[in-house]
Amino acid sequence: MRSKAIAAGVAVLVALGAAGAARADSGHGGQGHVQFSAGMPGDPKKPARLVEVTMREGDGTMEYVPNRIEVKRNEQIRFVLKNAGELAHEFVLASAADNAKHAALMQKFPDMEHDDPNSKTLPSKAGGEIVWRFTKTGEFEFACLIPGHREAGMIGKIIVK
Ligand SMILES: [Cu+2]
Repeated sequence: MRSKAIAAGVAVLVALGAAGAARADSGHGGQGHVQFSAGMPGDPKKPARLVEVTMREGDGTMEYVPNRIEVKRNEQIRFVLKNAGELAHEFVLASAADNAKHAALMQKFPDMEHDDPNSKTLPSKAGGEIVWRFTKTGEFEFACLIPGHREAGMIGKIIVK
């Protein structure tokens, strides 16, 4: 009985360790060597175009409004996020490939919460802001990586020209 409890404790520690390592790898809350696939954190003191994005649930769907945003290269955007839904949602700005990898990780660690330069987790009815500079041209993605949400439609496209 006792050794079983210890084994369970060890398993929890191992899982936490893996989550910690995953956080460091994907740049969650890390300092310094963080690489972002969609550009770089913006400078709140510099001018930015305001883009409001609402998160909401529909009839069996979940979505962002708008879900397509066009940006000029080097433009700075202030995303004003509003979670109008009944559930917690997030906004994770990255390349589609990075978001897909991150989503797979969140299947294992569904309670991950984000508060990084490129991502926010918002409880129901909460708001938040992200200031971002799009330094690279191409197509990027914002998505909610809470398991099931991206699949239900919580995905948006950013086209940087
Ligand atoms: Cu969501």
